[in-house]
Amino acid sequence: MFIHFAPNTWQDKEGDDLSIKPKDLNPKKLDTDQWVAVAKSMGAKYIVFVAKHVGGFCWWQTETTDYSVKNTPWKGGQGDVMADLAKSCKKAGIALGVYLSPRDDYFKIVTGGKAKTPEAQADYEAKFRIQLTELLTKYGDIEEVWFDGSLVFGVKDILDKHAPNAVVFQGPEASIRWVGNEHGFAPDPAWNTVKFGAKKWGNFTAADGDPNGDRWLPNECDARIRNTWFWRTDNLETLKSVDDLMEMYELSVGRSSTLLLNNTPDPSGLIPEPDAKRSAEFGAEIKRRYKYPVIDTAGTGTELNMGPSSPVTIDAAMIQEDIRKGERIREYTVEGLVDGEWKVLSKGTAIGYKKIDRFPAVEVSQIRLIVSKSAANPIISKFAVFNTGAK
Ligand code: FUL
Repeated sequence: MFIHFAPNTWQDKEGDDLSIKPKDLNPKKLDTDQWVAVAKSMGAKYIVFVAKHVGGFCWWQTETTDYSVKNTPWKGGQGDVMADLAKSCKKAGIALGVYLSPRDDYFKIVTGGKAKTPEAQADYEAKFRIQLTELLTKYGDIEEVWFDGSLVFGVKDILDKHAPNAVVFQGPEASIRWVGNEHGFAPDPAWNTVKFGAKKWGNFTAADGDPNGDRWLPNECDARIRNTWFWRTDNLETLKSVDDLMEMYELSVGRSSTLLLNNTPDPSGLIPEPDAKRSAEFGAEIKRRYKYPVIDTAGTGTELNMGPSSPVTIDAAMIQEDIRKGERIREYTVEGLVDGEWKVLSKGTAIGYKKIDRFPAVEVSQIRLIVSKSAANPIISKFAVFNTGAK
């Protein structure tokens, strides 16, 4: 789950126009346990918190800027949202990531972290390095770092030292990829590898996927639960339906990518009730559809067979490769034995961590996966079929 929260939450805007002073920001009810409970309820495994968005306001106690939580009346200026959130995540067993914007309007720094003069550049780089170090050293393990819009200077030494296992979004140290849209879907195929040499600043998208690539760079699909990243007074009716969210899930997670779905606290500091409720409904529907397979198996080789004791109705298949050994499958079909005849239920190319295929409900007495092309012997950690009953 993504969490966007910034002074523009008070401005009905997607970006901070710097019109509100920190002394006027007081999210009195802010409760990171509530945020984490929302994440849990939708089945999220990690949270990426926007600790600093493009406007430059910092939600943690930083020595680098006055445009930060220490100058708000919230908790008498002693509050630290990162500290609260780290505590809540730890309690709940959820991983924590941070979004630290390279662009910083307060310091007149544009996308990528670029300043107007060499002096201003040196000054900002020094500040940014302190900000990153603070975030990576004061709040326990940080497992993902977002450099939105890419980062045009190096911070490898800091990442290596303080967060060697964190996945990195954009910048020269990128280890994951922006999928290329903000609608929560990956294309099919969405290959996990790219030819890395081509893009120095790590700004790859799913379009760069190449099954013969040399760098594992999985896609992350960031998307919004309403039609904006930040809370607004005027868009409750854009809250996505469970069906919309399930479509996102099937087209992102079901295409070997991760879904990073945004929730956004309102000026009181809480994720609004309708959004929290919808998130929980979404989590419940994922479980209802995909927790209990009709039948499943696992194995290696180019054909996997499953025979239920009596015919079953199914409308979805899930295939997972053991990606520790790479993404080996290049082409496959899922087939069902219907009235004594094998019928193709779905076919495709890339699988990777998890592929979900939907097809019209059909009664089958046997199911098989046929891998017709692969780069090496397929290792399938799961092949399962479901009867979701959903459209
Ligand atoms: C974009 C930004 O412009 C949005 O405000 C948001 O943070 C989104 C995740 O990325 O680049």
